[in-house]
Amino acid sequence: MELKTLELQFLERGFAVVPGAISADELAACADAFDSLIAKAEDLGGRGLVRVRRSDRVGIEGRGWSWGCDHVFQPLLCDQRLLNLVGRPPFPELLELILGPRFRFCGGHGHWSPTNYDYYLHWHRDTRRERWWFGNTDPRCHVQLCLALREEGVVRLVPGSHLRDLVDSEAPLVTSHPHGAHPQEVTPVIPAGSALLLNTYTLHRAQCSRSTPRRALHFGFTRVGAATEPGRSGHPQPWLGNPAFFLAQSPFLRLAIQAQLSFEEANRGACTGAHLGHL
Ligand SMILES: O=C(O)CCC(=O)C(=O)O
Repeated sequence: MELKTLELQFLERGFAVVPGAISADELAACADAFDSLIAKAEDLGGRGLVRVRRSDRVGIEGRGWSWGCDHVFQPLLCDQRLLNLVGRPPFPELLELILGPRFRFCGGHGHWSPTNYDYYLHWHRDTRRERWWFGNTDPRCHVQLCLALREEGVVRLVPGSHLRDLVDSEAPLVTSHPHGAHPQEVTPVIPAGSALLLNTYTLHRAQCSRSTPRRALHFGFTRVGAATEPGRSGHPQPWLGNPAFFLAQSPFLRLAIQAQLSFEEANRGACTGAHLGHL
């Protein structure tokens, strides 16, 4: 598909599916890396050393309770093979088309199916809860590149909702019925090796079954000069500047990392690590 078409889809609908960026061989070569990421994240998460995430609908703890982990490229978790995937064509070019020449790498997160229960995540925008009502007229502020290492149909989206405020009939979804059906929702199927590009202002929720293994990486990019990653105070990632880590990255990612480090330096004190959308 033409990159220009993907760009327009992203701007108008608040999401787009980028087909077939990663080959089956490359995916197979990363399967072990992802499984070991899950094991490490659960172990370190249980000890409070990394931020693992768990479902709305579960109160139990123990092995298999998580559905994801934030900042999986920090030194305790990083596997360069997984990070390399974001540099594959057409991702750098497409990001530049949408965000312009200067954007920062504001996070890389892992998402997977829990082993002990089904995953449910409420309707939201990736902003503070009190701002979920409000859209954003700037569709070029942020791209969440959600790469599926296995085929998935997990994220439910309301097309076009990124640009507008919610309407009254949608109020229950952000209050009393967080997993309710939306009449316009769509659930794109993302084949293995393809990616969902998400404007995180697009009203969305997620759900997957424990019986359909999910393996996904979400990379966040924000245009330099745009508001911070929507509604989040930002998580400082000083390790991005570690020379061994930095020099292992492709030129595209180095530029985005440099922009992020400059942003963190300029906003020191404002970056608290809070991930307020889910509190
Ligand atoms: O599981 C997903 O892909 C959605 C995650 C999400 O919406 C979030 O972390 O805010």
